[in-house]
Amino acid sequence: MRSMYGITFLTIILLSAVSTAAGQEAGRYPVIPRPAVLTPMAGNFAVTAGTQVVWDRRQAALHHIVTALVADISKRTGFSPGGGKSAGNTIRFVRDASLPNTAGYRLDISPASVVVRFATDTGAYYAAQTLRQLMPLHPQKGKPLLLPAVKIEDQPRFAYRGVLLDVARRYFPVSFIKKYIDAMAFYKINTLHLHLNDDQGWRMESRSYPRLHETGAWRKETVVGHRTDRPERFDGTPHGGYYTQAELKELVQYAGERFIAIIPEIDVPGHSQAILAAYPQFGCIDSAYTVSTRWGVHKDILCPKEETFAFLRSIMAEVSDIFPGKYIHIGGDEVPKDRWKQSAFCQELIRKLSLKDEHELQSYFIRRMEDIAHAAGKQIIGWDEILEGGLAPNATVMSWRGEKGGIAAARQHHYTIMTPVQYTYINLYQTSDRKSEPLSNGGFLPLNKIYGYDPVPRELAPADAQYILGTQACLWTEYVTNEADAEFMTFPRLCAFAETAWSETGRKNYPYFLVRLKENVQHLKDMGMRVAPFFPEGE
Ligand code: TNX
Repeated sequence: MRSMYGITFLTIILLSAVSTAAGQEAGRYPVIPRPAVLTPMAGNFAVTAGTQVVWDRRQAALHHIVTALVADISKRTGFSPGGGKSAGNTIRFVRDASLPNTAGYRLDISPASVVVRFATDTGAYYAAQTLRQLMPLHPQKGKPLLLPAVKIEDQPRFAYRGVLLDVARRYFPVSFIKKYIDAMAFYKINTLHLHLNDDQGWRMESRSYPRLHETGAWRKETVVGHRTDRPERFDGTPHGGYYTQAELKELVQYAGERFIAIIPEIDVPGHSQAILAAYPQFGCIDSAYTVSTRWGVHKDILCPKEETFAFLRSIMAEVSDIFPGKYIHIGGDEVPKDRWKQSAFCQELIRKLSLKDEHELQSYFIRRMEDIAHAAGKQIIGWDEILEGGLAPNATVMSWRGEKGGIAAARQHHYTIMTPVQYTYINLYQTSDRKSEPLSNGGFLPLNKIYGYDPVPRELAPADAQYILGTQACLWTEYVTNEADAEFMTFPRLCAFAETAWSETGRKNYPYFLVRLKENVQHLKDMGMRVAPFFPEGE
């Protein structure tokens, strides 16, 4: 272990480094995530009402991106660039198919002009976010807005940069999800994983099985305090809600305009008590199931009967109609086998299919889900428990119980997304002084730890490491009771996560990150976000 003296000494060295060139760079170019290549240049480009903004207006997505950027400039300065007619003082957006990465972009800001190059609309969008971060937040109204001269060549390290929002444990209104998406997009996150059902609630309107949202969306009350507190107390207040299909389609569109794909999760066969409360026939035992009012792992799970799969096929059709992306997450986590062990039907099925045990039965369940998904044109993602009893042929694995599952999946040449609890769960505490934070599940994930995470485990050979698609921060909401707390848990940690997901390891440096973060905290506050005041020093 390093001594206190050692830590202090290191901090002094690092902080003095901040006051040198790289530190000044961080102050002048407060971009998060840090771009792949950034070359500081002297001088500024002055944006005025006379600045000409040039782009191909016939390209609808590009038109949307540029007009949103111009609107942001107007909001900050009080004037709208675009009035210029001459060739001087221009911001030019140029499509350039020769760029090496489809999500990449180049930015050339000189005192004379700004040139933005990109191969796809995605790249153009990311360039616009970088420009928004380079602009002073609160310039003097009516005065030219100064963009610091710079050359940037940027592209993401990982194709998958996600955030999970658990709307099952807590219903959040569409307006909040949009606000959340706006902030995610600002940091070049490209996937929102919506956890749409759990033991405590079902959140998607279903046309074929309406009791899912009529009954399954509501719980009578919710346990108060930590789930281990005794005696148990309940709030006596019903909680719930669901998203109509029209609302979900609207969210998909809203996210898409910000280059974010929404991956829906329908968690089966475990975490399904709300489904069973609505349709008890899909369980293994005769029981008066209710939507759960407690947290933790529940024993009542779906039974692998043909009528259950017919139901899931129907749900898959509805989900596919709403979410056009290529993935559907089918859960697969935390599946206690008690009910399957008790069930004569399950035991007979195990014999009939010549399976070894209930783990192989779970594997059978997931393979059936994969077939259903494939028939609907979708690929499945599942939590790492789907490795137990054998992986479904094309499944992508989300590794949450540490990195072991992800490593095993990558070695089997299955795609994997790293979401280890220890490094990416933003429902954990962020300080060691828990009294200054809202109640949480437990654990400890300070800003510097999420920042320092590398989603590619060292022990993976390069041929296997290419199966790491990326990484995801997860906000589970058992203990997140309101929007402000959801924001407080998310920021500033999501800024650190965004850099982990986008920037090459060699570009990461925690002290410089903290310098860039300062300006970004202001951005977040301007968006109306509650930002936690926890910025630990460290590496
Ligand atoms: C485990 S992560 C779960 C969730 C909980 C989370 C925090 C995962 C696949 N399952 O159901 O919300 O821990 O308690």
